[in-house]
Amino acid sequence: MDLAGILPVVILASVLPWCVLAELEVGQMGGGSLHPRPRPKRGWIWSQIFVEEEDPTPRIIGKLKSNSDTGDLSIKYVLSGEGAGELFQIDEYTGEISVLKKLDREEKASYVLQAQAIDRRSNQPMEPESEFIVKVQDINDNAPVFLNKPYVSSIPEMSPVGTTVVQVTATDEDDPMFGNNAKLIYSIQQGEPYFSVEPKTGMIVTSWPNMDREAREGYLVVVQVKDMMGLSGGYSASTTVTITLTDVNDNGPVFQHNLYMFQVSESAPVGTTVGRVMADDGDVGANARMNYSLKDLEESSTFTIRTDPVTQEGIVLLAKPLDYERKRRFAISVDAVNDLIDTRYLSVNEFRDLTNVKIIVVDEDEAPVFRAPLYEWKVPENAAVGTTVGAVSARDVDEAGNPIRYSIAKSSGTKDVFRIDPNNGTVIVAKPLDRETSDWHNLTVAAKETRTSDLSSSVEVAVKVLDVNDNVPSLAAEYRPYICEGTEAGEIIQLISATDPDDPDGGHHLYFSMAPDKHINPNFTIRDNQDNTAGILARRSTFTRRDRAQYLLPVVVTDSGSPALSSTSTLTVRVCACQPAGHCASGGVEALVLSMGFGLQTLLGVLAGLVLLTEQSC
Ligand SMILES: *[C@@H]1O[C@H](CO)[C@@H](O)[C@H](O)[C@H]1NC(C)=O
Ligand SMILES: *[C@@H]1O[C@H](CO)[C@@H](O)[C@H](O)[C@H]1NC(C)=O
Ligand SMILES: *[C@@H]1O[C@H](CO)[C@@H](O)[C@H](O)[C@H]1NC(C)=O
Ligand SMILES: CC(=O)N[C@H]1CO[C@H](CO)[C@@H](O)[C@@H]1O
Repeated sequence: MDLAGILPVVILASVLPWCVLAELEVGQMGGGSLHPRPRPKRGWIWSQIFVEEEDPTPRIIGKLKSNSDTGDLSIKYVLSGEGAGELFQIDEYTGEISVLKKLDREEKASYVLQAQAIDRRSNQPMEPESEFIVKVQDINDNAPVFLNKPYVSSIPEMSPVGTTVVQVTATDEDDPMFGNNAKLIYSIQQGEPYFSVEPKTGMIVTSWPNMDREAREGYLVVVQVKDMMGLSGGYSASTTVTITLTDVNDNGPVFQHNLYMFQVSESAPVGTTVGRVMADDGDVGANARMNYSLKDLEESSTFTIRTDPVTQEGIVLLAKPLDYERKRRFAISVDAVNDLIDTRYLSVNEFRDLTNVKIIVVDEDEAPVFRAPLYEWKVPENAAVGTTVGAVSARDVDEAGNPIRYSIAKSSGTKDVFRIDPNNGTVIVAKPLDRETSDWHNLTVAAKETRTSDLSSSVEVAVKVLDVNDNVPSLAAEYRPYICEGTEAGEIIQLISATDPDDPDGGHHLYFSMAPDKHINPNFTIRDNQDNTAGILARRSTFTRRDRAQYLLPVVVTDSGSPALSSTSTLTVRVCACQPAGHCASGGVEALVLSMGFGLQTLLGVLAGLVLLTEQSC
């Protein structure tokens, strides 16, 4: 606006429009711009010319006059510069300047033009060329426009009054420096009383306390903006602001039912889902996450509960096997607690709820159950066929109470040694027993339901065959005793032991003795050691081969059974030189053990032959 550099130009205001413009200039823009100021200086009188935009044309907007112009039309006015000839023209005789077309300030706010006064006769400039400015004056021809629309925002529910939501902004193309054309005022058209807008800044804030997402989640706010300070006659625009309330944890769980009834089969495996409970929570996401637990301590070990991570339901699971015959119904209570607790909104207790669950156990047809997990019986080995050994018993535990049929499904060792009564489970001896062949008979007995079901189960039966004294004891080996020449009386010449296949309680007690005779044997004696062994001792010290080569010694072995059994074995004791010391070179080749069954004749014959064979070697 500094016009100091503009050369002096005389602008004589055209009669009316000029004056009007000048006055407008002064009245509206204050001292910031110039109005026509005729200069007392020789040359141009100049100024700015104000033209209201959008004014219908053509129209005279001002007049140039040179000081030298005497009115004789000798001066020709010429216009050049921005828009000269096209938008602006000058009357070459009068100096009147006209605007030819509507101007738009928002397109171009000012034009710089040059004027010249030329002497028509000499065709010389009367004055130096000068510049002047045509300023296009703003009218309110633009409506405000919202930027960045549409607006979407969210705030937490329960936000306090005055919480900032979002700022809306509009712009106006009109001249912000001129009048109120671009002075914008915001107001709420829709959305009260929940939201309000700050008139000057367009800041939207909450104006309603405790807005509850669970009651209403979304709001559509319409904001209007008006120019001209909101006065009538201005332009306006509006925009929508979509406001969503976000969730806070202001709701606790509430079970859908006070009582849940579930059924579960008694044969359901551990881990079976028994049922689902659900506590609603008005909130969403993490604020609705639930943690369920079983409250009833008495039964808590039969069931467990866990949370379905997707639905937030509580899944009641079976944790222990059930038995309809033992317990048919369970009453438990389930507790639901919000995972997250926010005491700004609710007390701790309001974040939990309780419900009751009744679980009915459903009966299943089950296999018969034996009264004992296994049976162990004893039977003497001499028990007669038909003797009762024992009885098994099983029952149908179901309500049906079906009768049971028994059978022997499997037996170790000899088959068909026992027979079972199919109706009462009594086991009897079916074949003679022999403990020495088979001391255990292990059976698998099956019990099968009849009538409405054919379920079966089985039990192990171990039958121990008890010993009776049915075996004769005998010497443990074929002893070949010898006595060295020179053996002292009282010396042991042979240690013997005996065996018995029987297995009496407390073990064997076998006794050794000389065969009963009228005369005491003067040559040998037996000393029983009381431990199932005995020693044979020499009774004299004068044994020589020359005197006699061998002696027969009957030995009686008796067991401790009742009645006792015994056997007699005859040992042949050779007389030996035992050179070198104590050793009988011929081993025991010629020695014999003879049982009582041998005839004496045979015995002597054999012995005679052996004596001959071994004579030299001894
Ligand atoms: C759920 O509750 C139980 C018992 O109250 C607790 O031990 C467990 O840590 C809780 N789990 C979560 C994820 O909060
Ligand atoms: C079992 O049944 C058999 C044959 O019917 C009978 O001889 C026996 O005495 C019964 N035993 C018992 C213990 O009832
Ligand atoms: C039978 O059962 C008894 C006792 O359980 C056991 O000691 C024995 O070894 C078993 N015998 C056989 C042949 O299975
Ligand atoms: C019973 C027995 O064998 N007695 C004998 C003991 O020794 C003498 C002498 O050698 C024999 O004559 C007996 O017959």
